[in-house]
Amino acid sequence: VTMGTAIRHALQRDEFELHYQPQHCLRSGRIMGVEALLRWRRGTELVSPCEFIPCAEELGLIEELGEWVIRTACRQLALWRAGGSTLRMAVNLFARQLASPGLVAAVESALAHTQLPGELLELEITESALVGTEAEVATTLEAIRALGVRIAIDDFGTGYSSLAYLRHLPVTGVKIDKSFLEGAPEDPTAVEVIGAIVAMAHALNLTVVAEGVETEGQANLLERIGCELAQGWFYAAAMPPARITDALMSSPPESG
Ligand code: G
Ligand code: G
Ligand code: MN
Ligand code: NA
Repeated sequence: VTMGTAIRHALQRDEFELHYQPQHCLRSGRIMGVEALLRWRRGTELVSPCEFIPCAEELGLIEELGEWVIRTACRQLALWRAGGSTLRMAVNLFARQLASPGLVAAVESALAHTQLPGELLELEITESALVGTEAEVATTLEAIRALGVRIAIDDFGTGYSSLAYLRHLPVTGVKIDKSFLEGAPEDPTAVEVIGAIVAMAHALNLTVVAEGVETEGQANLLERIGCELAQGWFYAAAMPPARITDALMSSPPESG
């Protein structure tokens, strides 16, 4: 079976699933949120989106898949919330979703069905999705923000958007791309660059999440320069929802 045929039926057959990677507060170590990461369970294989997104795009399935991700992530968050958790949820948007006329309604409907406050949801968009149709993108982002939903720039620093450009968009945070952590904290240049990005982001009132944190030294450095949240293999890889539930039950009591 070709990937095209298989992926066409994957949604009907319920073969997609979301795994979740924890986002930790650098100061307290507590899990504050999770990022939903899409997987395709194809037979015994667990396929990463890198492998099937181009194909899904070609088949015109991105909109449907993207809305499935939003709905599923919100449902899972509502379950955790019903269990007393104050966890937040970050969801990746496909570049094409930003141009989709149904996006805002899909987000609004997912929130309404799960009775989640929009403030608990964050949408991650890549810099490349922002380039071009600036006015339309800004209108869409404003409508998303009007729902209380936060907007973070994913893989920040790898694309063409500058912090100066982000100033004109209703963006609430950035996720520093993992490539900036390479060599840190040993390499003084890497340390300087990360410090400069965090300082500039904060000057623009943006929250900062560091991704790809793999060592304790990197976590300590990020805490020292005032980065708020971190995710990466030092803490945990993406995992099925039941394992997040376990982690929530064993984490220290929340202090608000
Ligand atoms: O976790 P991982 O290695 O599989 O992610 C591979 C890439 O796919 C990353 O760039 C990640 O941002 C992207 N990705 C993972 N899940 C989703 C999703 O639900 N929607 C979108 N648009 N991208 C995703
Ligand atoms: O593009 P986005 O940042 O949404 O995708 C996250 C990607 O980073 C996923 O592919 C995920 O598997 C991967 N990832 C998560 N933690 C780490 C890490 O600590 N190191 C590296 N190299 N990759 C990571
Ligand atoms: Mn992401
Ligand atoms: Na990223």
